[in-house]
Amino acid sequence: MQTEIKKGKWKKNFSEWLSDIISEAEILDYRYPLKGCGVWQPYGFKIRNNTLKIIRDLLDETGHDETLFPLLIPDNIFAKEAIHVKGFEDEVYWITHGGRTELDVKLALRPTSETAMYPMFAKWIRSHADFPLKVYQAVSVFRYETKATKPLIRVREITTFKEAHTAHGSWEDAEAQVKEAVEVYSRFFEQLGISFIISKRPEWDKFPGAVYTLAFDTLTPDRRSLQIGTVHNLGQTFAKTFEIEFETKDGGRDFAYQTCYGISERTIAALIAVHGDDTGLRLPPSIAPIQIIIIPITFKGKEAKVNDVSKEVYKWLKTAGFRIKIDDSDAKPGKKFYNWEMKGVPLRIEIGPKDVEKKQITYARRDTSKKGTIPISASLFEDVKKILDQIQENLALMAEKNFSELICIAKDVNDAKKLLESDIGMVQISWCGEKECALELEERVGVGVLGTPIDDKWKIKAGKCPICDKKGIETVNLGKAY
Ligand code: 5CA
Ligand code: ZN
Repeated sequence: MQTEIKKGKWKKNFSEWLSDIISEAEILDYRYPLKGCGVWQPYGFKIRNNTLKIIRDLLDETGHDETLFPLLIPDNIFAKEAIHVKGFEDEVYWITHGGRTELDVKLALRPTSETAMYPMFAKWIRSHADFPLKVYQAVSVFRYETKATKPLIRVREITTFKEAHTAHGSWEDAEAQVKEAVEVYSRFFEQLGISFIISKRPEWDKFPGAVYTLAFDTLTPDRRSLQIGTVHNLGQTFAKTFEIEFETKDGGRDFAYQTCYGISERTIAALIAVHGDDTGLRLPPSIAPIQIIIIPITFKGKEAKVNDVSKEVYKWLKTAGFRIKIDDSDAKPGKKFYNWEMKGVPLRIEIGPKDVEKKQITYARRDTSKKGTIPISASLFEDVKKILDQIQENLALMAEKNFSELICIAKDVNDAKKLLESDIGMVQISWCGEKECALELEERVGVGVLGTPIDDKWKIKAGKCPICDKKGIETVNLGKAY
């Protein structure tokens, strides 16, 4: 049973559009009888796995090793890092019983894995020669979110939590690791065609236990900012708590310097959001479960030839490594077109009697709706590859354009308010650096401070702090966050 995506909703009613498309395209069935939990359906699961493959490859290439730590963390271990546990105390699920027996030590379902991993790091790290230690895992974590839950964006079982954790012999090495992590995530989002700004989160909004937090924010069509990844420099906070101590080169002792960084299925929400349109999904070829759909256009008496050529084209392109499918079901072509467009397949190939005659295929691009023909020849593979590359690039360009149009420099509080009430999603203002001014700015503009952008490209010319009138020393970004 399928309901049609209502026209015009992508931008005007994004939240509803997202729920509709997730269900209609069979990505996630969110009707599971537990709030904040959904079921990955086959099509969605393939998108998820293709996305995970990109990040796994990037991490593997940069010397990270994949591992798997236990889901359960004993209370006495979890509670060791006071700042960290304070930050998560309202969000942890607890296991108190084994069958009918009350447990002596209750067990936390990991909300993130610092406290599961670092006691083991303490056993593994002995000397400076053990550095760097760089591991990651892709697992479920659980957070009892009290804000409204939303499929993929804010869930209680985060099923696709890719967390990386590293340990180093000096602050400088940890800083270099933060740079590498930023680089890895930047390349990851680039391959998904998702635009972002990297901000240093304000002191009062950093990860519990971190020295500082960098966050990647994108913008959804309803002009809200979405935190799609974070990189934390943890300094020696956890190392001191969990006694990750090592022998230095000159025979002294020191505690390890650590970083961690994570992304989740929110990345997939962003992917769906920034590339979508009123017809449905538009998936970048890099992660599309089906990159090419072949639709034979048969007429009575001419089925055999059309089907033969379709199968042949399918075989060639499949052997060449494309993710491809033939839809030879009994449905009418128009219905098939609609269905695969809604599901975001980047390229449609139509083969009808005329195409057979002319030894060609007709194609339609999902990103632009443009149609064309390609001769069936030895260069078919290159021709198709070129079009898919163009689609990949064009989707990213269109998303980048939408993104940059949503960001604007504001002169003062009133200007910021006016911009955010019109069609802007993120405003940039000069700021003196004082917490009081930032908090008052939030209060008066009515949206949150996202932080200070780290790339020069996003730093604005210094002006005056709109609150205290003192010289602005930093750029601060504000926006309504998901
Ligand atoms: N240990 C660190 C780094 S792995 C950590 O837990 N960081 S975090 O809390 O910022 O989470 C990492 C990312 O997970 C966030 O940037 C956000 O994109 C995503 N995330 C956080 N909570 C949720 C949630 N409830 N649902 C979906 N994604 C979430
Ligand atoms: Zn100020």
